[in-house]
Amino acid sequence: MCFHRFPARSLTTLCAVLLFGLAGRGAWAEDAAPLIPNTGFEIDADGNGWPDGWGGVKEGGSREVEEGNHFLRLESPEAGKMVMLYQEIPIPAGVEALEITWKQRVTGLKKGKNSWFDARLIMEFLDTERQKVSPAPKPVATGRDTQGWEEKRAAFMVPPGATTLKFMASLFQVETGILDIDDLIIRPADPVPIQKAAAEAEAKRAEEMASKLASRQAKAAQVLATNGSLIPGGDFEAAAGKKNIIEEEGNHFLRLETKEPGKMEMDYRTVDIPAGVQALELTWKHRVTGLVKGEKPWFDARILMEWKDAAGKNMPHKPSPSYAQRDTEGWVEKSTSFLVPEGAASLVLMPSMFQAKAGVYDLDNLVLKPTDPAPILARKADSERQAAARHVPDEAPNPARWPKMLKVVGNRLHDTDGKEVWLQGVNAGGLETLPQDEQPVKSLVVAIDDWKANCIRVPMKEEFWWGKSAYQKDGGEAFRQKIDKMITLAANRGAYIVIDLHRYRAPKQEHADFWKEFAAKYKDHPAVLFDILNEPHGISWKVWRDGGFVGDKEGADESAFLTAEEKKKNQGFESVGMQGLVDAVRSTGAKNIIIAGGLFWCNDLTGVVNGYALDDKGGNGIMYSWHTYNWHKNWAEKVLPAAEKFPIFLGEVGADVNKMSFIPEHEQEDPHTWVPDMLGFIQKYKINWTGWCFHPRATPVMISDWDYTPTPFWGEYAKKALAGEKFEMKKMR
Ligand SMILES: [Ca+2]
Ligand SMILES: [Ca+2]
Ligand SMILES: [Ca+2]
Repeated sequence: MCFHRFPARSLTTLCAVLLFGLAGRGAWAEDAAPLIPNTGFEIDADGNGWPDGWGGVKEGGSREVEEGNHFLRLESPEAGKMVMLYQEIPIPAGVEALEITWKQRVTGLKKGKNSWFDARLIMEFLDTERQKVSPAPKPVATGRDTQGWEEKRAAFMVPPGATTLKFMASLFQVETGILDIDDLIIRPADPVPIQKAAAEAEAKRAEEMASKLASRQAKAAQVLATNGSLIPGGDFEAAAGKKNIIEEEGNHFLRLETKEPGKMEMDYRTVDIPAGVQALELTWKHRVTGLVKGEKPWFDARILMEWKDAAGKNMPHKPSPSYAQRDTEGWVEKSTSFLVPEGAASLVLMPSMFQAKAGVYDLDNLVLKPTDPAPILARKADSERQAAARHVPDEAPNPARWPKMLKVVGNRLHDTDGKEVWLQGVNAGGLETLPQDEQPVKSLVVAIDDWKANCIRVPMKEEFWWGKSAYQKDGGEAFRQKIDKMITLAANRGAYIVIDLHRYRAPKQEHADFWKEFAAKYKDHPAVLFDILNEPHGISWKVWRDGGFVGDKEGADESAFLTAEEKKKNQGFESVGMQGLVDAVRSTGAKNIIIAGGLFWCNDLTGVVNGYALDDKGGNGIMYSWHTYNWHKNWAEKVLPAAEKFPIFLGEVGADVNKMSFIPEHEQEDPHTWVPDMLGFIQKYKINWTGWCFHPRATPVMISDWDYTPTPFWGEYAKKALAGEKFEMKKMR
């Protein structure tokens, strides 16, 4: 054997490993060399008064001698002071367990303020990065004086990855006391008996727990049989006079009222579940009054629930909370049902006014009982099927199949081969509302593959891009990846993709910041077009183009004591103008086509032919965007003059049989007359277009479900038009 490459100090360690490696089972501790020699504290060769090889004690430590025997003493110098022998001990590779034996004598011990402020040995493990490794051994605590010297022993497993034992013998903030230690031996141990003892203790614990659980389950079954509910007194009639119990006309109920904005008001009840219950139904009635939600979207009135296992530990999955975000008209009946997970022993019910700003949440007649799991399982299977159907595998970018870069030539788009391109498609809606929505990815693929769209508009917001919504916790990473995936999926299919910054009114600085970042990333990606602001409105054409102050409120300024600057801040914002957004894009060198929406929620393009056209600053050109629905009139006047000079992008268009609430009903034309004429108009003037909306809940709806069934009044017509069918405009609007 040659250990000559190792310094002398490691030699002991390596020998120790070797020794216990050769030793037979059961003889480990006696045979293995101590990891720190000088176990009896007898050696002080350097004469510094401290046993050689042992770590120090900051204050209160000494090496004492009695009848020729040396030992270590920890003595509390003042009440509440920590006295600790601190020693780091490298654990030789391959050591699975450690044993510590020592003698101790405790004298004059008075515990400190907490029950664990006593004499104790504390051990922790560290890995090579000096991070804690679990589990740490239980501390060995002594709370009272010993009868002279007593022998002690502790043995424990070394968790995988642990390379250092932190050994701390301490008087842990005691009032008074002396801890004497001698013959302290720390060495490798046989893991087998330690594991066996742990397994036995665990089996015993499990047996006790099982028996306790069985009796709780039997009791719960009894409660159910007696009350028809697992919640006895869920009608609160027996709770008169108790906290949060209100009486109205002889009926008692639970009231949770926000007394201070943002403060949590919660009731808490743990309910045991009988054995064999697979699903539960909770029914109740509630009344919500004066609710004002708090800072986060989920700060409302809700019943939170949690599962606990037999040991009383929270389980990872919880039933979805049932929540109310607005006032009810008096009392309303509610119910929710959910599966009971394997191992759940009890359900914690927590009706709460969850950090709302204001409001009163009244609850009554809470009933919890077993229910048939089949319909819940069917719902779950259905949502899993939908999730699977929604899933689109990632694709590597395949530039050979990408469409050619576009540029504006007159009022048309040409690609780099000089071929005219007419963009036709749909809006894959969803990401303007829910950053976590995965469905738009599928929508994009279906629209291109099955509906033959060659252009998809994707509405989104800069705050999601940067991960600023309450639902995002990754700084926007997943959202940006999703947009990137959609761009690749569209491009790989030879289609174009319009990224629509789904904002309104007038461009702000953050919109310019977004475009600068986005344009730098997708600079000259041939498939990507930039729709720089969804629907400008409520400003002049001058402000639309050049920017300037945009007031939030109308009326006289009453704040006479504010500076002009403060007044401005209070009442509006400084717009960078559409030109500011164009400049932001072009400052990156990106030449991608820019789409700029007109005024009046994008319905009016007259300004761009009356002196307010944008300066493209050397890009591949600007398209102007028009949005029109079945209540808009004067198609020709609003768009045709612009369409003679510039390519037009009809980014939103559609009609629904369900009337919009914000437009008088009689102004909303029947889709069956309006849609064919609009498609005829689009085709006659070769207007680029994306229908609104390829989403069954964003009206006007082109599809009625997530199987992408076209709606008969809009989707069916659009699908035909995308497939090349000709429509004749019978009448201009
Ligand atoms: Ca000794
Ligand atoms: Ca010494
Ligand atoms: Ca009641």
